[in-house]
This record gives sequence, C-alpha cells and structure tokens, in this order.
Amino acid sequence: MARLPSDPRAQVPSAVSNPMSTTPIAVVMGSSSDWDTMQHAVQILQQFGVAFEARVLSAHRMPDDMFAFAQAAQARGLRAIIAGAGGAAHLPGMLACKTTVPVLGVPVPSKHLQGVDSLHSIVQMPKGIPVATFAIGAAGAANAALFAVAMLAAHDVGLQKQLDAYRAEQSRAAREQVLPVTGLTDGLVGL
Ligand code: RP5
Repeated sequence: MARLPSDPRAQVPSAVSNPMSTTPIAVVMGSSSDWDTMQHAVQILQQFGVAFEARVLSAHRMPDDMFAFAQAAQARGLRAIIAGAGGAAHLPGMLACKTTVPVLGVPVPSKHLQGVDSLHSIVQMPKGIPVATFAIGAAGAANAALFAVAMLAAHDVGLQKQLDAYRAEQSRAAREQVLPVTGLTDGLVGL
C-alpha cells in the first residue's frame, strides 16, 4: 500500500480518506502516475461529501494485494470501486473477476497511444464479468465518480438533491456561455 518509493512523481498518499465514518467508494489506480487523471474522481467525491478511500493498487506489480482488496471489498461494505489504469490496463477487469461490487473503469491516457489502448482494454471485457467503462482521462474519472454518486443517490435523498443541483448549475452555466464571434449578420443572431 506504500507509495512507489523510487517514483519521483509519487503524489498519491497510500490511502486518502475524507472524514466521514463509512467508506462506500474506493478509488484505486495502477500507479501514482495515474493521479493526474484520477484526482478528478476524488474531487467529485469530495464535492459531494461522499466518503472514499484512494490508493495505488497495481495489477501487475501488486497482484496479491489486488486480489486481497477485491476479495474483501463486499464484506467491507464498498458499494463501488472506481479503478483507473493505463496501457494494458487490466486492473479494473481483474478486480471485477474477484468481486461483484460494481467496478467503474477509467482509461488513463498512456504515453504512446494516448489512452486508446487503455480504453480498449477496459471496455472489451468478455461476457460475464462487467466493467462499466468511462471516457479516457479526466472527464472519464469525473464521470465515474458522478456515476458512483448516482448509485448511492438511489437510496439517499440528500445525495439525489445534490445531484439535481449539480445538473442545474451546469445548465445555468451553459446558458450563460458567450461565444467570441464578431461580424454576425442580424439574420444569424438569435437562431
Ligand atoms: C499501469 O501502467 C498504470 O495504471 C499506469 O497508467 C501505467 C504506467 O505506470 P507507471 O510506469 O507510470 O508507474 O499499470
């Protein structure tokens, strides 16, 4: 569970939790190098006040830890696991093999293939072991967290109200967007 000691990019604490007492959501990632992407999931959970834990859990560098985590997930009360990985990106699928707790996979952008490899790896689970797969990168990480919030909100009126307010705020902001276009004719304005 420790940071990767030789990794100068390591910025992810081995376990980050917000102060709520129960922890329904886990955010795991294959490497601390995934943090730039996965922090967007954590930010959403913090924004909604949803308790979470976050840690590095590498499928190929920590396979035994990965299986132990997955096998304990149900008994620990986790309601969803947000799993980010890049490249071969087998972490979400391998977690899903070992638990029926829903796994929300986030394809992390990779150096050479920009995360298309990660996306294909995560989304192409064979029939029988599902992994809900989100967009490549920050948008996918944020949406995975929003999806997890929505799952919890199905049984939590307060969270549902927060989600409704979040959507309403997006709509308000979109309506107020102004394009920097000049020289429109009267006939195009206001379409
Ligand atoms: C995957 O390998 C990780 O999810 C990460 O996206 C990728 C590269 O990891 P590092 O070599 O940067 O640690 O397991």
